[in-house]
Amino acid sequence: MVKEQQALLEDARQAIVNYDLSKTEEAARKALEGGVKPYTVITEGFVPGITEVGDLFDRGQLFLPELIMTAEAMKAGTAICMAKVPESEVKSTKKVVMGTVEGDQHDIGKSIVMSFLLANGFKIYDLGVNVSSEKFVEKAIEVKADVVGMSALLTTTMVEQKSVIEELKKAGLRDKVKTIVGGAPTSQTWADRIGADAYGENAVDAVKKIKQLTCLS
Ligand code: B1M
Repeated sequence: MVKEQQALLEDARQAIVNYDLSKTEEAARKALEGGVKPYTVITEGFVPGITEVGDLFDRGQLFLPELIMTAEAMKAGTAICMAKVPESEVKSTKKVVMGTVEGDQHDIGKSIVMSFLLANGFKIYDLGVNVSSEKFVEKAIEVKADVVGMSALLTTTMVEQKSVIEELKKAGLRDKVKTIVGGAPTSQTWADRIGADAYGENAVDAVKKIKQLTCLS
Protein backbone atom coordinates (compact mmCIF):
# COMPACT_ATOMS: atom_id res chain seq x y z
CA MET A 1 0.00 0.00 0.00
CA VAL A 2 1.31 3.44 -0.90
CA LYS A 3 2.25 5.95 1.80
CA GLU A 4 -0.66 8.27 0.94
CA GLN A 5 -3.15 5.46 1.47
CA GLN A 6 -1.61 4.62 4.84
CA ALA A 7 -2.06 8.27 5.83
CA LEU A 8 -5.72 8.10 4.76
CA LEU A 9 -6.22 5.00 6.92
CA GLU A 10 -4.56 6.76 9.83
CA ASP A 11 -7.02 9.67 9.38
CA ALA A 12 -9.88 7.16 9.48
CA ARG A 13 -8.53 5.58 12.69
CA GLN A 14 -8.03 8.98 14.29
CA ALA A 15 -11.54 10.18 13.41
CA ILE A 16 -13.01 7.14 15.18
CA VAL A 17 -10.73 7.56 18.21
CA ASN A 18 -11.99 11.16 18.43
CA TYR A 19 -15.60 9.87 18.00
CA ASP A 20 -16.03 12.56 15.36
CA LEU A 21 -18.86 11.60 13.02
CA SER A 22 -18.30 14.22 10.31
CA LYS A 23 -14.52 13.64 10.26
CA THR A 24 -15.18 9.89 10.00
CA GLU A 25 -17.47 10.41 7.01
CA GLU A 26 -14.90 12.71 5.43
CA ALA A 27 -12.10 10.21 6.10
CA ALA A 28 -14.15 7.40 4.52
CA ARG A 29 -14.84 9.45 1.37
CA LYS A 30 -11.23 10.59 1.05
CA ALA A 31 -9.85 7.08 1.54
CA LEU A 32 -12.21 5.66 -1.11
CA GLU A 33 -11.33 8.49 -3.50
CA GLY A 34 -7.69 7.76 -2.77
CA GLY A 35 -8.16 4.21 -4.03
CA VAL A 36 -8.36 2.35 -0.71
CA LYS A 37 -10.76 -0.63 -0.93
CA PRO A 38 -13.98 -0.30 1.15
CA TYR A 39 -13.22 -3.33 3.33
CA THR A 40 -9.66 -2.08 3.95
CA VAL A 41 -10.98 1.29 5.15
CA ILE A 42 -13.13 -0.58 7.67
CA THR A 43 -10.67 -3.21 8.82
CA GLU A 44 -7.44 -1.20 8.74
CA GLY A 45 -8.86 2.25 9.52
CA PHE A 46 -12.04 2.10 11.56
CA VAL A 47 -11.60 -1.23 13.40
CA PRO A 48 -8.21 -0.33 14.97
CA GLY A 49 -9.85 2.95 16.06
CA ILE A 50 -12.90 1.34 17.66
CA THR A 51 -10.70 -1.31 19.28
CA GLU A 52 -8.64 1.47 20.88
CA VAL A 53 -11.83 3.16 22.10
CA GLY A 54 -13.08 -0.17 23.50
CA ASP A 55 -9.80 -0.58 25.41
CA LEU A 56 -10.05 2.97 26.83
CA PHE A 57 -13.61 2.21 27.92
CA ASP A 58 -12.44 -1.04 29.50
CA ARG A 59 -9.78 0.86 31.49
CA GLY A 60 -12.33 3.47 32.64
CA GLN A 61 -10.62 6.24 30.67
CA LEU A 62 -13.67 6.83 28.53
CA PHE A 63 -17.39 6.48 29.26
CA LEU A 64 -20.64 5.28 27.73
CA PRO A 65 -21.60 8.56 25.97
CA GLU A 66 -18.26 8.55 24.13
CA LEU A 67 -18.68 4.85 23.31
CA ILE A 68 -22.11 5.61 21.84
CA MET A 69 -20.70 8.51 19.78
CA THR A 70 -17.92 6.24 18.54
CA ALA A 71 -20.48 3.65 17.47
CA GLU A 72 -22.47 6.31 15.60
CA ALA A 73 -19.33 7.51 13.81
CA MET A 74 -18.37 3.92 13.01
CA LYS A 75 -21.83 3.20 11.58
CA ALA A 76 -21.80 6.35 9.42
CA GLY A 77 -18.30 5.68 8.07
CA THR A 78 -19.02 2.00 7.49
CA ALA A 79 -22.23 2.85 5.61
CA ILE A 80 -20.26 5.06 3.20
CA CYS A 81 -17.80 2.22 2.59
CA MET A 82 -20.45 -0.48 2.25
CA ALA A 83 -22.36 1.60 -0.31
CA LYS A 84 -19.34 1.06 -2.56
CA VAL A 85 -19.63 -2.72 -2.28
CA PRO A 86 -22.07 -3.62 -5.03
CA GLU A 87 -24.83 -6.13 -4.35
CA SER A 88 -24.11 -9.25 -6.37
CA GLU A 89 -25.90 -9.50 -9.70
CA VAL A 90 -25.72 -13.26 -9.42
CA LYS A 91 -28.38 -14.18 -6.88
CA SER A 92 -28.13 -17.36 -4.87
CA THR A 93 -31.20 -19.22 -3.68
CA LYS A 94 -29.52 -19.72 -0.30
CA LYS A 95 -31.21 -17.96 2.61
CA VAL A 96 -29.45 -16.71 5.71
CA VAL A 97 -31.28 -15.55 8.84
CA MET A 98 -29.05 -13.22 10.85
CA GLY A 99 -29.41 -11.59 14.24
CA THR A 100 -27.62 -10.42 17.35
CA VAL A 101 -28.62 -12.65 20.25
CA GLU A 102 -30.93 -11.79 23.14
CA GLY A 103 -29.59 -9.19 25.59
CA ASP A 104 -27.06 -7.86 23.10
CA GLN A 105 -27.36 -4.53 21.25
CA HIS A 106 -24.11 -4.66 19.23
CA ASP A 107 -24.78 -4.68 15.49
CA ILE A 108 -21.89 -3.01 13.69
CA GLY A 109 -20.03 -6.26 12.99
CA LYS A 110 -23.21 -8.09 12.01
CA SER A 111 -24.09 -5.33 9.52
CA ILE A 112 -20.68 -5.64 7.88
CA VAL A 113 -21.07 -9.41 7.63
CA MET A 114 -24.55 -8.98 6.09
CA SER A 115 -23.26 -6.49 3.50
CA PHE A 116 -20.62 -9.00 2.44
CA LEU A 117 -23.19 -11.77 2.19
CA LEU A 118 -25.37 -9.52 0.02
CA ALA A 119 -22.37 -8.73 -2.14
CA ASN A 120 -22.00 -12.48 -2.61
CA GLY A 121 -25.59 -12.96 -3.68
CA PHE A 122 -27.13 -14.47 -0.53
CA LYS A 123 -30.68 -13.64 0.52
CA ILE A 124 -30.51 -12.13 3.98
CA TYR A 125 -33.20 -11.88 6.63
CA ASP A 126 -32.01 -9.46 9.31
CA LEU A 127 -33.71 -9.92 12.66
CA GLY A 128 -31.84 -6.99 14.20
CA VAL A 129 -30.51 -7.00 17.75
CA ASN A 130 -31.66 -8.52 21.06
CA VAL A 131 -33.23 -11.46 19.24
CA SER A 132 -34.70 -14.32 21.28
CA SER A 133 -34.02 -17.97 20.40
CA GLU A 134 -37.70 -18.37 19.58
CA LYS A 135 -37.56 -15.53 17.03
CA PHE A 136 -34.54 -17.09 15.31
CA VAL A 137 -36.42 -20.38 15.01
CA GLU A 138 -39.72 -18.78 13.90
CA LYS A 139 -37.94 -16.93 11.09
CA ALA A 140 -35.92 -19.98 10.08
CA ILE A 141 -39.19 -21.93 9.69
CA GLU A 142 -41.01 -19.06 7.95
CA VAL A 143 -38.39 -18.50 5.24
CA LYS A 144 -37.05 -22.08 5.11
CA ALA A 145 -33.59 -20.82 5.99
CA ASP A 146 -30.46 -22.65 4.89
CA VAL A 147 -28.32 -20.95 7.53
CA VAL A 148 -28.93 -19.22 10.86
CA GLY A 149 -26.20 -16.75 11.86
CA MET A 150 -25.84 -15.46 15.40
CA SER A 151 -23.68 -12.54 16.45
CA ALA A 152 -22.70 -11.88 20.09
CA LEU A 153 -20.30 -9.28 21.47
CA LEU A 154 -20.64 -9.85 25.18
CA THR A 155 -19.30 -12.72 27.25
CA THR A 156 -22.62 -12.61 29.08
CA THR A 157 -24.70 -13.07 25.90
CA MET A 158 -22.62 -15.51 23.84
CA VAL A 159 -24.32 -18.36 25.72
CA GLU A 160 -27.54 -17.36 23.90
CA GLN A 161 -26.00 -18.79 20.73
CA LYS A 162 -26.18 -22.17 22.43
CA SER A 163 -29.85 -21.53 23.30
CA VAL A 164 -30.66 -20.87 19.64
CA ILE A 165 -29.03 -24.15 18.60
CA GLU A 166 -30.98 -25.98 21.31
CA GLU A 167 -34.21 -24.31 20.20
CA LEU A 168 -33.52 -25.40 16.60
CA LYS A 169 -33.05 -28.97 17.88
CA LYS A 170 -36.35 -28.81 19.79
CA ALA A 171 -38.11 -27.65 16.63
CA GLY A 172 -36.66 -30.63 14.74
CA LEU A 173 -34.67 -28.34 12.45
CA ARG A 174 -31.13 -29.06 13.50
CA ASP A 175 -30.43 -31.36 10.55
CA LYS A 176 -32.04 -29.04 8.05
CA VAL A 177 -30.49 -25.69 9.04
CA LYS A 178 -26.78 -24.92 9.32
CA THR A 179 -25.57 -22.57 12.04
CA ILE A 180 -22.72 -20.08 12.23
CA VAL A 181 -21.61 -17.99 15.19
CA GLY A 182 -19.43 -14.88 15.34
CA GLY A 183 -18.51 -11.85 17.40
CA ALA A 184 -15.44 -10.84 19.40
CA PRO A 185 -15.75 -13.21 22.39
CA THR A 186 -16.53 -16.26 20.22
CA SER A 187 -14.07 -18.65 18.60
CA GLN A 188 -13.82 -21.96 16.77
CA THR A 189 -13.43 -23.67 20.15
CA TRP A 190 -16.66 -22.04 21.34
CA ALA A 191 -18.46 -23.01 18.12
CA ASP A 192 -17.34 -26.64 18.59
CA ARG A 193 -18.37 -26.60 22.23
CA ILE A 194 -21.95 -25.46 21.52
CA GLY A 195 -22.35 -27.59 18.40
CA ALA A 196 -22.44 -24.78 15.83
CA ASP A 197 -21.55 -25.79 12.28
CA ALA A 198 -19.12 -22.89 11.79
CA TYR A 199 -17.37 -19.91 13.32
CA GLY A 200 -16.79 -16.69 11.36
CA GLU A 201 -13.82 -14.68 12.49
CA ASN A 202 -14.64 -11.69 10.29
CA ALA A 203 -16.87 -10.79 7.34
CA VAL A 204 -14.64 -12.43 4.72
CA ASP A 205 -14.31 -15.60 6.78
CA ALA A 206 -18.08 -15.64 7.43
CA VAL A 207 -18.82 -15.54 3.69
CA LYS A 208 -16.27 -18.32 3.08
CA LYS A 209 -17.74 -20.52 5.82
CA ILE A 210 -21.36 -19.91 4.74
CA LYS A 211 -20.43 -20.80 1.16
CA GLN A 212 -18.91 -24.04 2.47
CA LEU A 213 -22.00 -24.78 4.59
CA THR A 214 -24.32 -24.24 1.64
CA CYS A 215 -22.08 -26.14 -0.78
CA LEU A 216 -21.38 -23.06 -2.91
CA SER A 217 -17.62 -23.53 -2.72
CO1 B1M B 1 -20.02 -2.42 23.89
N1 B1M B 1 -18.80 -3.69 24.73
N2 B1M B 1 -21.15 -2.43 25.48
N3 B1M B 1 -21.02 -1.03 23.00
N4 B1M B 1 -18.58 -2.30 22.67
C1 B1M B 1 -17.68 -4.19 23.92
C2 B1M B 1 -18.07 -5.46 23.18
C3 B1M B 1 -16.56 -4.41 25.04
C4 B1M B 1 -15.52 -5.48 24.65
C5 B1M B 1 -15.89 -3.05 25.38
C6 B1M B 1 -14.85 -3.17 26.46
O1 B1M B 1 -15.19 -3.18 27.61
N5 B1M B 1 -13.60 -3.25 26.08
C7 B1M B 1 -17.44 -4.80 26.28
C8 B1M B 1 -17.76 -6.29 26.41
C9 B1M B 1 -16.98 -6.94 27.54
C10 B1M B 1 -17.30 -8.38 27.64
O2 B1M B 1 -18.37 -8.86 27.47
N6 B1M B 1 -16.26 -9.11 27.96
C11 B1M B 1 -18.70 -3.98 26.04
C12 B1M B 1 -19.62 -3.60 27.03
C13 B1M B 1 -19.25 -3.98 28.45
C14 B1M B 1 -20.82 -2.91 26.75
C15 B1M B 1 -21.92 -2.49 27.73
C16 B1M B 1 -22.28 -3.53 28.80
C17 B1M B 1 -21.48 -1.16 28.36
C18 B1M B 1 -22.39 -0.61 29.43
O3 B1M B 1 -23.55 -0.40 29.22
N7 B1M B 1 -21.82 -0.45 30.59
C19 B1M B 1 -23.10 -2.21 26.78
C20 B1M B 1 -23.94 -3.46 26.52
C21 B1M B 1 -25.19 -3.16 25.74
C22 B1M B 1 -25.86 -4.43 25.28
O4 B1M B 1 -25.53 -4.96 24.24
N8 B1M B 1 -26.77 -4.96 26.09
C23 B1M B 1 -22.38 -1.82 25.53
C24 B1M B 1 -22.88 -0.92 24.60
C25 B1M B 1 -22.22 -0.53 23.45
C26 B1M B 1 -22.72 0.57 22.52
C27 B1M B 1 -24.24 0.58 22.35
C28 B1M B 1 -22.29 1.90 23.07
C29 B1M B 1 -21.88 0.26 21.22
C30 B1M B 1 -22.59 -0.67 20.22
C31 B1M B 1 -23.35 0.08 19.14
C32 B1M B 1 -23.82 -0.84 18.05
O5 B1M B 1 -23.29 -1.90 17.76
N9 B1M B 1 -24.87 -0.37 17.42
C33 B1M B 1 -20.70 -0.50 21.79
C34 B1M B 1 -19.47 -0.67 21.10
C35 B1M B 1 -19.29 0.12 19.83
C36 B1M B 1 -18.45 -1.55 21.57
C37 B1M B 1 -17.03 -1.78 21.01
C38 B1M B 1 -16.19 -0.56 21.39
C39 B1M B 1 -16.93 -2.02 19.51
C40 B1M B 1 -17.78 -3.15 18.94
C41 B1M B 1 -17.69 -3.10 17.42
O6 B1M B 1 -18.59 -2.58 16.78
N10 B1M B 1 -16.54 -3.53 16.86
C42 B1M B 1 -16.59 -3.09 21.78
C43 B1M B 1 -15.10 -3.18 22.01
C44 B1M B 1 -14.39 -4.00 20.94
O7 B1M B 1 -14.96 -4.84 20.27
N11 B1M B 1 -13.11 -3.78 20.84
C45 B1M B 1 -17.55 -3.13 22.88
C46 B1M B 1 -16.24 -3.40 15.42
C47 B1M B 1 -16.85 -4.56 14.63
C48 B1M B 1 -16.51 -4.41 13.15
O8 B1M B 1 -16.26 -5.75 15.10
O9 B1M B 1 -18.39 -6.53 16.22
O10 B1M B 1 -16.21 -7.83 16.47
P1 B1M B 1 -17.10 -6.98 15.65
O11 B1M B 1 -17.51 -7.81 14.31
C49 B1M B 1 -16.55 -8.47 13.49
C50 B1M B 1 -16.28 -9.91 13.91
O12 B1M B 1 -16.45 -10.17 15.29
C51 B1M B 1 -17.15 -10.73 13.02
O13 B1M B 1 -17.18 -9.99 11.83
C52 B1M B 1 -17.22 -8.60 12.13
C53 B1M B 1 -16.55 -7.84 11.01
O14 B1M B 1 -15.18 -8.20 10.90
N12 B1M B 1 -18.55 -11.01 13.40
C54 B1M B 1 -19.19 -12.09 12.88
C55 B1M B 1 -19.41 -10.35 14.18
N13 B1M B 1 -20.59 -10.95 14.19
C56 B1M B 1 -20.49 -12.02 13.38
C57 B1M B 1 -21.44 -13.00 13.04
C58 B1M B 1 -21.02 -14.02 12.19
C59 B1M B 1 -19.74 -14.07 11.70
C60 B1M B 1 -18.79 -13.11 12.03
O15 B1M B 1 -21.84 -15.00 11.81
C61 B1M B 1 -23.15 -15.03 12.29
